[in-house]
Amino acid sequence: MRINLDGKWKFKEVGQNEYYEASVPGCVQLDLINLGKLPDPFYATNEVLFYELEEKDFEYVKEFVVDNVDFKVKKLVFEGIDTVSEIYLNDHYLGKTDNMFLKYEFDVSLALRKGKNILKVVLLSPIKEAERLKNIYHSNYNYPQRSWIRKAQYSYGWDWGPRILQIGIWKSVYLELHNGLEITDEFVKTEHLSEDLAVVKVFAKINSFEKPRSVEIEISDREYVKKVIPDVYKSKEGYFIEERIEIENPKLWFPNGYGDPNLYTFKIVAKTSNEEGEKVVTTGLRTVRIIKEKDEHGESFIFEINGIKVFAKGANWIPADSILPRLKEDDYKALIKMAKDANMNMLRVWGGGIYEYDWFYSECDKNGIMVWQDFMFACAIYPDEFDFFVENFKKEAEYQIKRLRNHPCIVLWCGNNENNWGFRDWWHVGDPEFLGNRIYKKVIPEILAKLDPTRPYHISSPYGGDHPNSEKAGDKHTWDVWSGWKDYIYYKIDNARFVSEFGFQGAAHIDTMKKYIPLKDQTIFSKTLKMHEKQEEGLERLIRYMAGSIGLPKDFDSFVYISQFVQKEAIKLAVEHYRKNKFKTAGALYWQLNDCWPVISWSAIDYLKRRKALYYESKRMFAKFLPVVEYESGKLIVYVVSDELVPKQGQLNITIWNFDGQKLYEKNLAVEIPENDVVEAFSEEVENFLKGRFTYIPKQFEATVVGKKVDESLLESIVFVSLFVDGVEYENYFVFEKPVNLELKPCQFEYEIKDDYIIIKPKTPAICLIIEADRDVEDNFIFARPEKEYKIRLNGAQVGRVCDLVEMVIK
Ligand code: BMA
Repeated sequence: MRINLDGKWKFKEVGQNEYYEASVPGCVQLDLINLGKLPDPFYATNEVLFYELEEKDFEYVKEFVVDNVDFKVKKLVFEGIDTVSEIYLNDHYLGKTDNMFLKYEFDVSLALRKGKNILKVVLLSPIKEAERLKNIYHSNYNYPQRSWIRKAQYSYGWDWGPRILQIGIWKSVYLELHNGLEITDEFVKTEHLSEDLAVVKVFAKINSFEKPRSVEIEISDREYVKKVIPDVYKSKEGYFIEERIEIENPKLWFPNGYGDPNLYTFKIVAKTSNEEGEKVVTTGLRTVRIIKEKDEHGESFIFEINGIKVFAKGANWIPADSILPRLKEDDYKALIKMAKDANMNMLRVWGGGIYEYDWFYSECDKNGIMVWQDFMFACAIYPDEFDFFVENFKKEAEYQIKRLRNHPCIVLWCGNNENNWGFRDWWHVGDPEFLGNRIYKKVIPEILAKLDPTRPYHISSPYGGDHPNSEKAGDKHTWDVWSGWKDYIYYKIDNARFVSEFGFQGAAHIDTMKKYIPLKDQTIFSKTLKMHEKQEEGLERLIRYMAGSIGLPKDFDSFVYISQFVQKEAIKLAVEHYRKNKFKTAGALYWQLNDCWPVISWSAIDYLKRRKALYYESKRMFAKFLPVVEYESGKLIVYVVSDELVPKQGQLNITIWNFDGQKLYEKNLAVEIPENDVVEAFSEEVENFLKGRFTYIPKQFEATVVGKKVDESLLESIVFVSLFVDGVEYENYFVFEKPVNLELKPCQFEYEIKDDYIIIKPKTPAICLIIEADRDVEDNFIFARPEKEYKIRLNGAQVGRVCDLVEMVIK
């Protein structure tokens, strides 16, 4: 029997007398907001009002009644406490918690009473706890405060996140009362997989005082049912099953774009003379390995799923709120669906956040989104020279691996975010024995060998080769663009084998910006705006890159739009480069998919799930087929990238226009598209087909094309390509220089609204038309070619205006 203790609790600050109403799951911050004692921390500069909670302690109390306590097993379970707490039931001290990523179970046989019970959780300041630990465990190293506490690291403030040190009972609390039958440690492990046969092993522990009378496993998917009676055996630790099961003609789990992500359910039911227990595992059958083979560039890093080489397309995932208990299943449903709709097949759960809620992994399972799962360490040295820290982490790893290992979506475990890179380049400690390395290099591999040998483990992100951030092997974080101030054209010389991070900032959706920044502060350098841009020199970089791309904005609205345009242009250029280099580069995960509050950041989707220009672009640049236009030493070249597993016939239409809308060139050709590869579909000396039509503009700057000097002549025109495969059009556009160096003219167009569509008819070309509407329309920030009508679904939105980005730039 389970007695749920969620819902209404009461709380007070330790040292104060008055109690207030609280909600569990929840946290102090959320309760104070709900009571009206603190305002919305995301509005204006309210964040600072939350800092004063950091050194305070709080007491949470729940009174509840239990009618029957006549059970052999009586457990109090906390699915998650953030983070440091002491727990009392009816004044019996049950224990202390110090890890947000652990589930805590307390035996309450002695403390639980029939009738009224009082449960008290005293939440202690994580800041004071870190100080306490620092004073007990003397070290030669100066660990940052956050390293001492097993708590989501981003909550201490990040370069896209506010500092909100959430404390609270952030997940469910319940009592488990029964007479001793419980199935745990369930694991469905694929041992062999081929087209006609899957062999899986089903493991589980049956916690029981007596030998179970019967155990049954029922395997099913939509069309398949099979029942198996496994043997039960006894060891020192109790009863177990370990059953080999064959599934004929299995339906495999495939990543998005490669087939259905089919799932099977394994229902394990055990019975004793008077108890019945059940556990349901939903999982998928697939194989995964990383192909690491020496080649002329170093060593490959290619995900192979079910024997297929998969180019990973996607983004990095951060917690979707700075106040976690606000997140609900629908938030995950919406965000993962958005990732899928943007043609992504992989998300990386970054190590500075949390091991996500179950909803996240279930949605990724269902949508074919592969997950790169970091362990929760990021950008710091950690005190693993001390056993207490390692022992705490071991419990966390064992719990999380067991919790997550049945999810087919997870294709990789990874030790941490950027710490091994940091050892080398930031803290200059070489390749140390401790500082985290004991965990990444010894502890995790040992635990994985025992609990989950089914997927690869990667020591850190980035890692591989002679240098942790090498472009010869392993994965790479490419940050010389943006963080290193380099022009985004430099993405083109990145030879990473797998780019697990690269990113570029843009403002949140215009409505989100205006909702959280008061009208008077809607200026580019207001204090409030700076508060919503967390990176050091973040605003400076935004301005620098606008200047280097299209030019400076006329006003606040233009600032928002132009920043998003530049963001998507930069990431587009990078992704086109990486995909064109398939499988020398075998994956591109941009930084970052989502936000945890309203902010100017690297995200494609903002906190309110509004789409930024990069989101719309993602759909296009991650599509199964991608035509890429390049201008290389006087030649115009069109490449076609294909993620399709069979060869295809395509039709390519190439047109070139001047900015007055005059068509300068048109070519139609057939393309043989090879499977899972890239082909050069078109290549021609520009001078051959555009003779006499060049407009020369003076060169005002040094070479920007990396490594080569730019052609003296720049073409004042725009190239559009349309690739048709199986009746679907895949579009792209190209200009020969950065827009800021071109004589762009505002697009002349008309539009009409019919039913739930807007139809835009351009007379002259556009690099970016923006549809301003009260909710997100199906496509936006579009480039537009004359002669074509752009029919875009409005999703019920009311259109305000349609405008050309070119008009937002100061001349
Ligand atoms: C990477 C990440 C994050 C950070 C991001 C943007 O290095 O791992 O720590 O937020 O860059 O700077």
